[in-house]
Amino acid sequence: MTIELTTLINEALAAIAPAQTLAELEAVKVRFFGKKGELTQAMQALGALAPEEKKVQGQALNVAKQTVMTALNDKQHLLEDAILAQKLAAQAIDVTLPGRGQSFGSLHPVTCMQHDIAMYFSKLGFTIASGDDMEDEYHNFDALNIPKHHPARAMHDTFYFPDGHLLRTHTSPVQIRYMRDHEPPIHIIAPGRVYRCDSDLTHTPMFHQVEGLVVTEEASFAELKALLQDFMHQLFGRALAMRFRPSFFPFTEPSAEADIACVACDAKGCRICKQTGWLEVLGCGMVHPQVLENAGIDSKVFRGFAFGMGIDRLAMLRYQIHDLRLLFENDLRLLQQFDRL
Ligand code: 2NL
Repeated sequence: MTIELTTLINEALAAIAPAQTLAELEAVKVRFFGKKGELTQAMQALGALAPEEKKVQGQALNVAKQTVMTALNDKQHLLEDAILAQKLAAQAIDVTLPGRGQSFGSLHPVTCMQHDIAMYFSKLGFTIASGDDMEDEYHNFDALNIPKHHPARAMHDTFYFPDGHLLRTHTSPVQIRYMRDHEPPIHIIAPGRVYRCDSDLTHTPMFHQVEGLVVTEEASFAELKALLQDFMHQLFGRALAMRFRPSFFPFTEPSAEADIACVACDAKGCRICKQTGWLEVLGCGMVHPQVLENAGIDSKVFRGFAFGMGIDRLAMLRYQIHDLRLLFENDLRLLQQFDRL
């Protein structure tokens, strides 16, 4: 082997050894094996030699190429192994660490309330009735004795569809349909979503309501009062003072609104009860005879009482949630406190 060739090999090996990256190694490869690489040029130079010399030089050159190529490949594997090792070290997973654990779903506080309300009334023999969120004016208003000019019908309270349908503003239409389809005695509650075009700190356009309806020959206001009083005691887990104030609804006569002693301050007076000691929790009354007749029930024979309450506010009072928005944000930090079922 010629001295030049030996020098070339040594230079190549000297260039390969210190390469730190694949890019650096590639540069060395190009320097020797590229189009104008030193070994490529040596190969091209063979053409000008005499046949005998060409054979000797050619063999020597092949050995040189082989040596340098092997060194390049070995170095490349070394660098690749180092890169892989680095990657693995960076992504190291400690399999001995404890896992994150499973988190289970939980029920929304409003769902918990609906469940407890349904449970209470089921035990008393009530049926849980439901209906569509989309209703028509007849079942949402007319059948309930709500006059055409009543403020509750105004555009700003009710969501109307272009064809005259609407989103129910209470669950009363469920009870109207139930009365139309069933003979008394009737004992039902109708929980569900209701909608009113109203949105501020204490109102959401969609909220949850439960209404109750009893139609028998002897339904009385006394029975209504006793039922609601017992319901509130069960819901809050203790005897609560309760008062009924005369009120007005087009669909009941007489009508009342009911307050419970403030559960936040034990009726001492606080921000939540606006220093009155009382919290308004529901509306109720004896079903207006016209409403019974509208639903196909003989008001000479049967009487009814009915009540309606907002579930969201009751849930806030029961679980001491002081901001209505918390019920609608589905923040897991709130929801995970309600994993009791
Ligand atoms: C309130 C008041 C109330 C009713 C709802 C009712 C239903 C039929 C007939 C008669 Cl089908 N009445 N429902 C009666 C009185 C009050 O709700 O303040 N709700 C949040």
